[in-house]
This record gives sequence, C-alpha cells and structure tokens, in this order.
Amino acid sequence: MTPRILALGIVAAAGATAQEAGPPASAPRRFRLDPTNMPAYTLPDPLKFADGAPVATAEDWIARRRGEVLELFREHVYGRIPAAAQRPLEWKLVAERPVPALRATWRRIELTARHGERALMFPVSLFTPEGEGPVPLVVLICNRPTVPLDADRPVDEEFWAVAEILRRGYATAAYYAGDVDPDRADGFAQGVRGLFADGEPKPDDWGTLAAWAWAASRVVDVLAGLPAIDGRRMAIVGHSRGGKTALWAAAQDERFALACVNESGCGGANILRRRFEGRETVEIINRGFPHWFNANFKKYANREDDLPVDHHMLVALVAPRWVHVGSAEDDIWADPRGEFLGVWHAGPVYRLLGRAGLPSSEMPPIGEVMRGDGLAYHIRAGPHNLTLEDWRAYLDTAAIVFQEESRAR
Ligand code: GTR
Repeated sequence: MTPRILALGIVAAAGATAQEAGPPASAPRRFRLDPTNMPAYTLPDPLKFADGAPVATAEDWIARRRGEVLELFREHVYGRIPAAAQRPLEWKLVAERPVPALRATWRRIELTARHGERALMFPVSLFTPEGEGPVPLVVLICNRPTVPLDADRPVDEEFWAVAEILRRGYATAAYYAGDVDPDRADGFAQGVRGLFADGEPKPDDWGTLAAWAWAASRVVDVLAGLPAIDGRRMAIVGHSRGGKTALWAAAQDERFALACVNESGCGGANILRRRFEGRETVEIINRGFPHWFNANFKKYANREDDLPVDHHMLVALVAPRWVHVGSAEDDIWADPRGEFLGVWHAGPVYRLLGRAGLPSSEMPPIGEVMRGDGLAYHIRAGPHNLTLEDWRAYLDTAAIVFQEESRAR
C-alpha cells in the first residue's frame, strides 16, 4: 500500500467512526427489527384465480377474482354470516341534543336485530357538526368499553378524536363492539351470533370479528340515510381487534370509501406467514381468542403456509377504495413490518384497477406518513394504542378521499 492510499484509508475509517457515534438529530429514524429464524415464505398471488389462470384485467378482478378471495376469507378465516342476519335492522332515535362546546349535535340511535321471538339491541352514538349538511361520516368500531361514547361524558380525544373530526367538518359515530357480540370465549349465547344461531354449529360459521364487522354495515344502513350524512363519503376506523374488524368490514362493504386500520396485527393487515418469536401467530391468537375467527381458522396454527390467502389479499379486497394502515414502533406483537408489507403487496391489485398504491417498498421514517394512490401507511413512535397522532394521519388521508369522492360526482 502506498502512503497516499494508506492516508485515504485512515480518513475513510475516521468517517465511519464519526457516523457510528450517531446520526445527526435531523436524520429520519427508521423502524428496525430483524426477526431471527423467520422461515422463508411465498405469498399467494392475488392475481391468480384458484385454478391458476391469470387475473389479467380489472374486469377479471371485479367480476370474478374479488368474489373468489372474499369467499376464501369467509371459509378459512372470519366465517359466514347467516342469511337471516343479512337484513337491515329496526332502529329508533332515542336521544338528541346540542353539544355547544363541540358546536355539534349528539344523537343516540338504537338498532335492534330480531330472530323469531328473540332480539338484540345495540346503541350507536353520533355527533354531527353544526351547519349545512350533508357531511362525510367517520365510524369508529370501539373495542374498549371504558372509552366514553355518549355526550354525557367528556370525549377521549386519544381513542375517539371527536373534537378533531368535527373541527374538520365531518360527522362521527361509534358503537361498542361488545354490545354486538361479547368479547369473551363463552359469550356466544349473549351476542348476535347466538341470536341468529339455528341448528348445529358449522366450521365456517361467523366468529366475533365478523359479527362486529356486520354491525358496521348495519350502522351505515341507518346513518347513510340520515339527511345530515353524505353516504358516499364514509370511512371506517378501528384499533387492534377493532382494526382487524374495520379491514374485514371495508373488504366486504363497498360503501366505505376508506378503511383506517390501526395496529391490527395478526388477523388484520399483517402477513401471517411471517412467523417469529415475539409476534402473535395464528396458533397464539386462536388460543387466546378462540371466538374471534371461525373454526376452520384453527387448522392453520403453525401451518400458515397452507392458507390459500394471506392478508395482503385482505387489503386488496378494498381496492380501488382507500386503505390506510398505521403501526406503532414498540408494537412488535402486531409486527409493524408485516403490516407495512400487507399494504405493499396489495399494490398489484391496486395497479390493475388503475391506482398506483404505495410509492416505495421501504417503510417510511418513524413519525411520517407514506401516502400513495389508494394506499397509505404510517408508523409512529410509542406503544400499542390509538392516539391523536394516529387520528390526524387518518383524517389527512380522509380529506383526500372525501375530496376525490366529491369530484367523482
Ligand atoms: C391483543 C391481541 C391482539 C390485539 C390486541 C388488542 O391481546 O393479541 O391481536 O387485537 O389484543 O385488541 O388490543
């Protein structure tokens, strides 16, 4: 080595040392997780029919493949809704009053499902902004019974950002998931699945997440018909088990122009085939929450590769409507990178339908939103929760979606 080259080598080494001392404060921070021993996997191709033929055109997807994929999720994951539950519900307005502090009107509406002699009622809480309607609607599937929904108690802006939503000119509604179907393994008889049960249980009968998603559709049956609400501009939002539900609801119900899917993890937006220590797997989720999915799903414990679907296909079912998935840096249980990949790998279906999807296969820095065309993703610092920071990211996407919907008229 000549002295000159040696000198250059020293400079390069010194540069590396300076970098190792830590990036400058302004450098974006990125999510880092290197799961060890994660088996290699191959994702099922959403753009192949079950018989292996290619899905070549938008028409192929819309008319045939979308229905095929929906049925696969019903059969193997979430379960089927009984025919008797497919009707709109009875409803009545039971309370209505102004909330001056929020410059809004609050209403409580009760929905009642009937089957034979039996009935089940669940209430919905609705805030509409003062002024001229109709306005867009943001529906929250509330999986925390401790979060206040009625106007009698101050709103919790972290879990249901009512004031922020109203400030942006939208209406917002929420219902407790547990009022529809209890969030307990032994709650079947008290919920809507028990109400509509006829005969022997079947392996593809609906689980609790499907029941909660069914309720989201029954809620918009009613709310989209109110003069205050613009039924063509509706978003569905859910966190964690509610996020899994929001994605399944939007996959099935095309009235939702946008699904905001917060930290939904296993059975939500993440890729099930990414098995590693520290995240929730099919085996773990079925053990902890046997009521959430149908009986068939139990067969896939530690056999994820045998599933004919993975959850990029669930995101793709919403196409060309919008999906925005959010992760939290510390929420390894939900596998943030797997959630990002669930969105990224839905891209080919979006592109077939004329939308670009996400702009990059690299996750955005912590605290930033990656917003493409039809798909959006963010990861924020901190633990598993639905926060005002998440809401702001979702509502910025909603502004774009609702604007697109108004232009389309
Ligand atoms: C966890 C569960 C997750 C997620 C979460 C939640 O215990 O393992 O799948 O749904 O609960 O809903 O907060």
